[in-house]
Amino acid sequence: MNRRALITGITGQDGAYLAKFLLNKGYEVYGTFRRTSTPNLSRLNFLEITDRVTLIPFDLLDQSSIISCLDYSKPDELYNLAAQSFVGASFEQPIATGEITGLGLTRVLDTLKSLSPKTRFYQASSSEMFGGSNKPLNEKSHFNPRSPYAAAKLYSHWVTVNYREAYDLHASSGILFNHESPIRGLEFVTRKITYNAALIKHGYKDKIYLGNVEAKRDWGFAGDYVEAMWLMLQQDNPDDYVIATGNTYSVRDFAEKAFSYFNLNFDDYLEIDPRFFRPTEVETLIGDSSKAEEQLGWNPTSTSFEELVEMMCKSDDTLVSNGLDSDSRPIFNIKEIPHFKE
Ligand code: NAP
Ligand code: G4F
Repeated sequence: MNRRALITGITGQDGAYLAKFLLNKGYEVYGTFRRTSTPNLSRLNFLEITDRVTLIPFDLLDQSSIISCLDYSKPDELYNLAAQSFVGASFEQPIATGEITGLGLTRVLDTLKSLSPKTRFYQASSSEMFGGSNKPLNEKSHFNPRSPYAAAKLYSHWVTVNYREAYDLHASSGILFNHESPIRGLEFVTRKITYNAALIKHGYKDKIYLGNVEAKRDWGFAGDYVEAMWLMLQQDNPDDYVIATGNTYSVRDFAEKAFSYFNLNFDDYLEIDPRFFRPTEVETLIGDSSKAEEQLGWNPTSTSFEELVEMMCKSDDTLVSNGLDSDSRPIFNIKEIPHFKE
């Protein structure tokens, strides 16, 4: 019989890539979506898998919906990817972020413990929990969360560790550094850059407004990182793993490469906008994923930084040159970058 996987947050970037990865492995894939006025299926559509997954309504704020999801899908593996995942928004909505990204995990895990303790569990933890360093960070590095998002993720990370130790659950935590793709949300800086560069190239805009362009991140490709999530749940014992490329680049580095893809000079279009600076910033992140390499056999450098930038630029160039916005709708419908400050 096929193995069954339940992915919370299947409509997000990682959820969509993980769903495709698991379908290719022969899994029966169930995924959760939030009831909204318009369901967000654009990423599943982009990867052409919408009809191959079973969608279940769910909200991390609603315990009863978690019970229904588990009851309906009876998963062998549960990947908890759903979250309020945008650091910037967590300063504006700290309480909602705590409820969703922090307590939401406890709702899921506590329900799993009662209803399906043999289900293997993955928690989407984050390099934001470290708060930054110029040296490569690993599983033993000190945590120093610098946003409500990071604090919520650290809480949910420790609850995952605690439930593993207290109740013997097969619960693993992937501490993933930034990973991007052509279906990255538009408010995250990489996609904001590639999409805006395409809009500028095709005459829809003449400026890009950014905050701290000197911040550095360890950027990988989301399609490579979902394999690591799956590998964690294939181990005999649950554990925590850092997933990163081991290279770090500034926002400026990323933008210069992206704009040069479109034969544009980044500095001619850049406007520094103080509204995009954060009250507390994580200046530099770089990860050391040796443990995942040794124990999981995961390869950190499948997609290079240059390949990642090019892949994202190419995709946004195609969208915009066909007159389509990021949800593949006519460009006159274009949603401004979904951030109230712009
Ligand atoms: P994403 O694109 O923002 O997707 C988040 C998902 O969570 C979406 O499906 C969203 O649904 C869902 N969601 C939000 N609030 C919810 C709620 N109250 N109830 C149920 N579902 C809800 O994030 P991502 O980049 O794929 O990241 C996946 C996970 O990994 C997140 O937990 C993120 O914090 C974590 N993470 C990401 C990175 C990264 O670099 N991408 C690095 C480390 C950790 P809608 O589609 O309806 O909004
Ligand atoms: O793209 P970002 O918003 O991602 P951030 O804050 O690093 O968080 C992402 O990665 C985390 C893993 O480390 C995940 F846990 C989290 O869910 C999310 O996926 O910002 C990257 C950097 C920051 O230093 C930010 O200050 O870019 C800087 N930046 C400069 N100008 C900007 C902008 N960020 C955004 N979003 N928009 C700007 O205009």
